[in-house]
Amino acid sequence: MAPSVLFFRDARSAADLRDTTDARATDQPRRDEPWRVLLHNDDYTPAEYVVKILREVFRLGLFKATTAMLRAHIAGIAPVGSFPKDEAHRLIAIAHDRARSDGWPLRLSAEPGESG
Ligand code: TYC
Repeated sequence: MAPSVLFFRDARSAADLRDTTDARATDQPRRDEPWRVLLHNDDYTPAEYVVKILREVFRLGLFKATTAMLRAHIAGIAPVGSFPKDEAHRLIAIAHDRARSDGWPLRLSAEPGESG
């Protein structure tokens, strides 16, 4: 009995060692970790336009889009939602392209983390 217990303990130690030497388990964020998209206020973009972008690009419902727009308008910044990193940046680029071509300075950014 004793040797198999020792073997089991050794196997667990090996797995633990592998975890701590895996770069993703230490300082590298995982590819599928959520990124929080943030909406920034400005003095020029019309409120209705912000809501339209949040609905059409980020697929927010009317209530969530309006709440995020008002929160950014009042507090300066508001979370829009969490997405995989690449998707967050893809959606922000679409929103920025649309806003620039319509002549508005609307700005969004992303950072690692869950929203809400
Ligand atoms: N502050 C803008 C205005 O008064 C509206 C606005 C809200 C703009 C939120 C950007 O992220 C924003 N027209």
